[in-house]
Amino acid sequence: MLQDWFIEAKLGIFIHWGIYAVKPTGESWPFFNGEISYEDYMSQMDGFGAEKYDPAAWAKLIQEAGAQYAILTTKHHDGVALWDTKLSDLNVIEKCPAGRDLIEPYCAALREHDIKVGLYFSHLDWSHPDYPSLPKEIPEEDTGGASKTNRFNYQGKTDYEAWSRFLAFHRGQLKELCTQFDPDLLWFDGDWDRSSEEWKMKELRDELHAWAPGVVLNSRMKAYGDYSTPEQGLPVLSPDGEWEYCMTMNDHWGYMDSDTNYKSLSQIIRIFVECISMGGKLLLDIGPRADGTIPEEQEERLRGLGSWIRKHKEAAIESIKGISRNHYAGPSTLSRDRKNLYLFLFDLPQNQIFLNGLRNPIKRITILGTKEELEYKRMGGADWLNIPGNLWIDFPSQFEIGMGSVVKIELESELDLFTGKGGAVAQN
Ligand code: H79
Repeated sequence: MLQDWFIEAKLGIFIHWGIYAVKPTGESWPFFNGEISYEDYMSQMDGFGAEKYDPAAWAKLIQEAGAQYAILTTKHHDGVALWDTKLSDLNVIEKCPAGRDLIEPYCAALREHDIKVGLYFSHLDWSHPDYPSLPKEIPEEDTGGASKTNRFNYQGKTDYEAWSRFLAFHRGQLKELCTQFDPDLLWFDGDWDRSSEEWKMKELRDELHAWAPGVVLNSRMKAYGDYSTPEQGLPVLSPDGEWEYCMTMNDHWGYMDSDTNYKSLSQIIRIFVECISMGGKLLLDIGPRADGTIPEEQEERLRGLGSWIRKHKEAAIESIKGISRNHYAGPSTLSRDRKNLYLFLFDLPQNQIFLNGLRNPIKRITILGTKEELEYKRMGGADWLNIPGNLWIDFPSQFEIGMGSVVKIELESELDLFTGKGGAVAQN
C-alpha cells in the first residue's frame, strides 16, 4: 500500500547485482534470446564471489546520492537467488563462491542510514522446471529445452499441475523475503507471460500484506500494485497516480565493463528534475561488479547528483509537482504549502524569464542557494476578467548556471494560476 515516505520520496537507487556481472553479458536475457547458451550463462556462478561486498559503503553512497530508498535484485529472470532460499539450491550460498546471504547485510546497512529497503523480485523464473508449465503430451526435445528458453505456454497449452507447483514455489520464496527481511517496498518484474487470474495476483497482494504489513508494491503485478514504473523511456506527460521512472546510467542494468555509454551528470540531473517536476521520482540504476565494488563512473555520478540535490534541496526534495509548461517553458516544482514556486534553469537566459498566468502577489524572487534577488516586472493583464499580466524576471547575464540553477519565487499566498483560454473570445 502507498505510504507517505514513498509519496514524498524523489530518488531511489536501483541495484542490479547478480551472476551476470561476471562475464560481459546482460542480465538473464542473453540466454533467453539465444545469444549465449544457458550453460555458458550459468557458468558465471563460479565467478560470483562478492569478495569486497561492503553494504555499509553502498548505503553511505546511496545516502550521499540524495536518495531516500534503494532497490536490490534478490532474483532476476535467471532464477538465481541472492538470499538463502530453502526452496531451491539455485542461490549464491550453494552455487557461488560468495557462499553467503547477500540480502540481510544490505537491509541492515540501509536501515542504519535511514534509507528505505526495496527488494526486486522477478515473478518469472527461466530456470525453474515448472515455470514453462508445458503440457505433458509435448516431448521435451520438441521444445528446445523449454525450461531454459522462451517456450513458455507452448502452443497455447498449459499443464496446470505444473503451474500450481510453480505458484507454490513463487509464493514460498516471496514469503521468505517478506518474513526474513521485512521490506519497505517490493519491486516486481516479469508478470507478462500469464494473466492476473493465473498468477492469482489479487490473492498475492493480500498475502504480501499479511507477510510484510505496509509494504509498497510496484504495479508489475497486473492491476494489483500501488504505482507505475515506466522503464528506459522518460514520460512526456505525467502518468496517472504515483509513478517512478527507472533508468540505466549506461545501456545495461548490470555491470558491463565495456559499456561506457554513460549519461553525463548534467543529463542525469536534468532527467531527475523532469521526473520530479511531473510529480514522479527517478529510480537510477547502478550495476556493481561481481566482487561487490561499484564502478567509479557510477560512484562519481551518484556523488555529483547528491551534491547538486543538497544544494537545491528545498526545490528538489521538499517539493511537489510543478506547474504546466504553458505557464513556464521548463520544469518546475512547488513547496508543499504551495507558497514557493521553483523554476529550473539549465541554460543562461539570453532574455528575461517569462511566466504566464500567475495571479499571486510576489514577496521576493531569488536564485536558490544565493542571496541574489532578481528584479521582475508584471505587465499587462485584464483585471476585470481576473486574468493576470505576464511576469518578466531579469536574470544576471554572468551567472554560472552549472548543472542547473533554480529561481525561487516566494508568493504571498498559495499558488493561484489562471489556466483558461482568455476572456475576450467570440461566443456563438
Ligand atoms: O531488470 C531490468 C530488465 O531486465 C527488466 N526490467 C529492468 C528493471 C526487463 N524485463 N523485461 N523488460 C525489461 C522488457 C521486456 C519486454 C518484453 Fe515483452 C518481454 C518483450 C517481450 C517480452 C512484455 C511482453 C513486453 C512485450 C511482451
